[in-house]
Amino acid sequence: MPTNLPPEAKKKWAEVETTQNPRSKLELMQEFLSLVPKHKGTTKLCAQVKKKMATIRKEIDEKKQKRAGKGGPKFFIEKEGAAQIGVLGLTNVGKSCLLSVLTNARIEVSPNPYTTREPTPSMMNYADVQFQLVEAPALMEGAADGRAWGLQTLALARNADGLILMVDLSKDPVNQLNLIVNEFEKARILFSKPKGRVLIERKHTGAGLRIIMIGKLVGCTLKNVKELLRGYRIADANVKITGEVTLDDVEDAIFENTTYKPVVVVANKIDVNSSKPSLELLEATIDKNTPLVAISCQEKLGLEKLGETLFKTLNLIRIYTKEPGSRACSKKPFALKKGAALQDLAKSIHTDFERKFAHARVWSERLAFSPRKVGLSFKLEDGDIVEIVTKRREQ
Ligand SMILES: Nc1nc2c(ncn2[C@@H]2O[C@H](COP(=O)(O)OP(=O)(O)OP(=O)(O)O)[C@@H](O)[C@H]2O)c(=O)[nH]1
Ligand SMILES: [Mg+2]
Repeated sequence: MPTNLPPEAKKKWAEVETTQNPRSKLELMQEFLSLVPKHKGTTKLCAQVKKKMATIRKEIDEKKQKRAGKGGPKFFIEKEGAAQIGVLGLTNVGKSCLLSVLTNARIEVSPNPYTTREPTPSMMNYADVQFQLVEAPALMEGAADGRAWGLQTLALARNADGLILMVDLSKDPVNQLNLIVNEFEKARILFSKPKGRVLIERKHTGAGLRIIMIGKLVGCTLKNVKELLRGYRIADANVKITGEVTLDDVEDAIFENTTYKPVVVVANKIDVNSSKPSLELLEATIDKNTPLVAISCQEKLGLEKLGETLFKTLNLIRIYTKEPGSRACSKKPFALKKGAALQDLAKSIHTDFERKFAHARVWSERLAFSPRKVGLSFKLEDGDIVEIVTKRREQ
């Protein structure tokens, strides 16, 4: 539904965007809200802005607490390994138990509620790669509205590369999952890809507005999109449109920061008596594209499926590298996204590698002959062995 904002509201939002100081930003957001006409089309927008305001307030509070020496738990966890996976769920579903059986985390498993109070990272091995599992403090209803450490937990989820949503089969798992999904939706973290996406990347280079159209516009023209962006004083940005996108979607993208995360639902405690009907109900309810792994952490059942499912869901490939002249290849592969080219591998080895690149040789069973001499645009696949020859070596 269109918001039909008056020009003064759009102008105010442009001011919000260019203001860095959190307190001034809050004030401007408040002024913006007072300029927004209240009708059905603006309900969602107002809620999004209020959410942003709540997050800014929390950040201000946290900084204040830190200055006073009362800092809370550290929610930003440095990434390690092939991917960072947030392990989220309600209390007592078995998140700590999962970490304790899959990693060497020293973590308290307890029937008491809200045992884990701060994000706890630990590495899990799977087929030559390592996933960094991060148990987040339990989610609860109202997390997205700032209850307990809810906003920080959701920010952790936003920063992760993928998520494990864990439910307890001894309680109503469908209800648990609905609660979690609801909180995530409120925080604009979604799990299934929509028909289209709009990505607005603001620049400050004076290069103007660049619209990159990979998809198509529905019910509007490119001129409409440009007018809308201009109305919000967005004149210096790259706007990437993929899939099917409406003018509402573009406006949505101006206000919020929707992100899509690969997710695996983990149903724990299949060892308990009542788990079978609960699991069947969950299977019947869940979107068929969402992977579901049923396990028992306590009895160590079904755990072997988890690594494989994460690997597939995250769309990863493993690339093994080899020094020129050496016969053995690395035991620790680089984990890249499916569809990656040699260029991406070179970049992840070293920023300089791409510049110095002369050619590469690839060994793989899928090739008619190995090794094959290839260039930077060569598309890699899982299990490829690559030897990169740099210009300096050739001289
Ligand atoms: N029957 C059964 N109990 C389990 C299983 N996994 C964990 N539990 C029990 O569930 C309770 C909670 O486990 P935790 O791993 O501490 O749960 P949590 O999700 O980390 O909880 P919080 O840290 O409070 O968010 C403990 O009493 C565990 O022993 C399982 O597979 N089967
Ligand atoms: Mg725990």
